[in-house]
Amino acid sequence: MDELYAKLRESFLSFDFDNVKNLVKTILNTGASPNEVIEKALRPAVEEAGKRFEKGEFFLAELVVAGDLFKEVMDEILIPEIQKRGGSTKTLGTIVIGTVRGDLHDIGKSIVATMLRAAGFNVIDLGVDVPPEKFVEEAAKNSADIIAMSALLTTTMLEMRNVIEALKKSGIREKVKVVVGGAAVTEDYAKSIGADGYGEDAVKAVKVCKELLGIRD
Ligand code: B1M
Repeated sequence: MDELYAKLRESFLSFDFDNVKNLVKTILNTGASPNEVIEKALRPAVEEAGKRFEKGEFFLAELVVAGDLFKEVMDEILIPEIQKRGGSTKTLGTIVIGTVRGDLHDIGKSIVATMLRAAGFNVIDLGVDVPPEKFVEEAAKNSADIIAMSALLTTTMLEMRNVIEALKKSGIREKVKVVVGGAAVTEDYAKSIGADGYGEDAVKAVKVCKELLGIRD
């Protein structure tokens, strides 16, 4: 199994789209969960691409391709598989999710959205580069239970505080819980801006959303 995961990471970093998709299918056929495939191979591979970018071994174009490859594997294979296996029909609550203003990173936020849907939440995904007003407007319009924000840049995570301030100004802060996450965000930062919850990864994000709404597994 470890060998298959190593091959998958290697193929990912050579951007061999066909081989990556075939290996993902092979690994799923052994009984591994989509989340294992993400955490043991795809996420480490994308992170390795980031390290190579930092060292000057990869250019921005390669990061874009890494993003595209990740998205294709999610859309074509893993999301349908998660839906097939999770198959929940109940609605645990409504969550408005998005990547904050100025930030175009999509992959982690989309994984969190998929996992939340699979857990049974009604998820409204606002996409990337979402301004504070949009979060507030959509939360009010949909009577959301939770606003979930993602940020990957140390510059854009500051926007999370602006969203919380905008919620206070609009008078709905007490009605909606705020959960934050993304590579730039830490638990301490989440506390410092007054967020209700922090998710280190997608699995923990689902757990914290359930806890905030008093839902037991
Ligand atoms: Co960008 N980028 N990037 N990038 N990029 C990082 C974040 C960086 C660390 C790379 C580096 O330099 N080492 C660096 C940030 C430095 C910093 O601020 N500290 C960086 C930079 C600098 C930039 C640009 C400024 C580069 C440039 O233009 N010079 C630029 C900014 C664009 C912008 O947003 N305005 C930029 C652009 C891009 C691409 C477009 C090329 C591409 C994104 C493609 C896409 O999303 N479609 C990209 C990529 C791919 C990365 C790295 C390599 C990978 C990010 C990723 O998708 N990880 C990244 C390096 C890294 O993170 N190691 C990097 C995989 C993903 C599954 O993990 O998103 O962390 P992640 O999500 C996890 C958890 O964090 C958590 O769950 C997910 C699954 O477990 N999580 C949540 C996420 N959101 C959550 C929300 C929650 C709870 C949990 O609650 C609501």
